[in-house]
Amino acid sequence: DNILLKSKFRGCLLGSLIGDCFGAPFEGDVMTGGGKVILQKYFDKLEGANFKGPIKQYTDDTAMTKCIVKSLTDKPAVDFKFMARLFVKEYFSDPRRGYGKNVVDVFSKLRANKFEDIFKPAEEQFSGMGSFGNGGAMRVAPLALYFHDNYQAMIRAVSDATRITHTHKNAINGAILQSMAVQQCLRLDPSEKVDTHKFVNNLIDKMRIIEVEDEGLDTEFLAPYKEKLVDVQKLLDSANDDTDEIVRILGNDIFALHSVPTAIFCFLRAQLPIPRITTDNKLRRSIQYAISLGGDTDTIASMAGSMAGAFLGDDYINKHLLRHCEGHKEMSEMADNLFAVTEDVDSA
Ligand code: F2R
Ligand code: MG
Ligand code: MG
Ligand code: MG
Repeated sequence: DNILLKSKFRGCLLGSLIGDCFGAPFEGDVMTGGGKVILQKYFDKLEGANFKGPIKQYTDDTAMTKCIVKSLTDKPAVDFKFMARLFVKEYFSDPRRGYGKNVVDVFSKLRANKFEDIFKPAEEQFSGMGSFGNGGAMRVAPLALYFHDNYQAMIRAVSDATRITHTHKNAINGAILQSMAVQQCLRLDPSEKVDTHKFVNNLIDKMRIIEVEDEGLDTEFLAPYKEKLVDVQKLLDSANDDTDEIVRILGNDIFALHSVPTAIFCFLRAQLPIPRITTDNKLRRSIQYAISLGGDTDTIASMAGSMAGAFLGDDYINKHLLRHCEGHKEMSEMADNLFAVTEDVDSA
């Protein structure tokens, strides 16, 4: 119903914000056992009713996610040139958010070319190869919300929203996979257990179409996301909790291929208790677990948080934790605005 869906919109965007804000201080870390103890204390402290600490700043992940929300609420017909302008305006007004090293060249070129061809600067990245970073995937949650009942339109919009900065197939397909996972979470009942096997199998079936059938391939050999999802399934089945092994198999870096499947794994693994993570809250567990893997912690925790929030809704978010995040009130309002325009489009 509508009340639940509205709460899922908020949960998704706030889960994404929390993952980014709490993950950012650990970005690039290699997590040891001691690091995990510190992480547990960090979350316990932040959940305390009386704890006062400096606000946790969000990074490029949230800055760009907010641009996509604003693009959809201001121009619900979906205008990618407008979206590109918002990315560029945001970057130049607030450049110190930890953007990727190369994506900033795209922003400069877009501005210099006056947005004449919004996909060309990204195509020129890395000698024409395009970026395979996770900067597309990290920002697409609002598109999964907006197109919650139109799968094909979501795929097209996610692809175009990604191609403004990232044109490598792995960046685009990673963003598509992230949006599929969020969309599947919206359809889950928060009062029921997640069938993790079915969740992954649905993603495998969808990625086979994207990576193999749509590409006209007669082999499944070149389907890297499908392969990673098979690894996710195996890791979930094996109940292997060895961080080094998980990172070796799935990855935890800024490449889309080494972070989107990892985020999906974190969300699904967090449906059951995890050693050395003491909490009953599955949203916190998803985010804390993602950070505990180290590497690109803000982005992987943000993507996992958006899934957990889209599954559970905002009632499950610890309000003490949330108030430490920069811009949480604005993000909550933006989620409501996005929900309102989505309803208008649905009923039109
Ligand atoms: N930039 C970061 N984190 C860097 C670590 C900062 C840390 N605090 C520190 O101490 O060093 N975080 C943010 O960037 C990621 C998203 O990046 P995005 O938007 O995809 O950027 P970009 O520049 O396009 O790609 C990132 C890097 O990936 C490598 N790469 C991408 N495509 C490549 C290709 N075709 N060939 C070779 N290398 C490629 C490059 O090193 C890029 O610079 C998120 O984590 C966000 O939080
Ligand atoms: Mg970041
Ligand atoms: Mg970036
Ligand atoms: Mg990051």
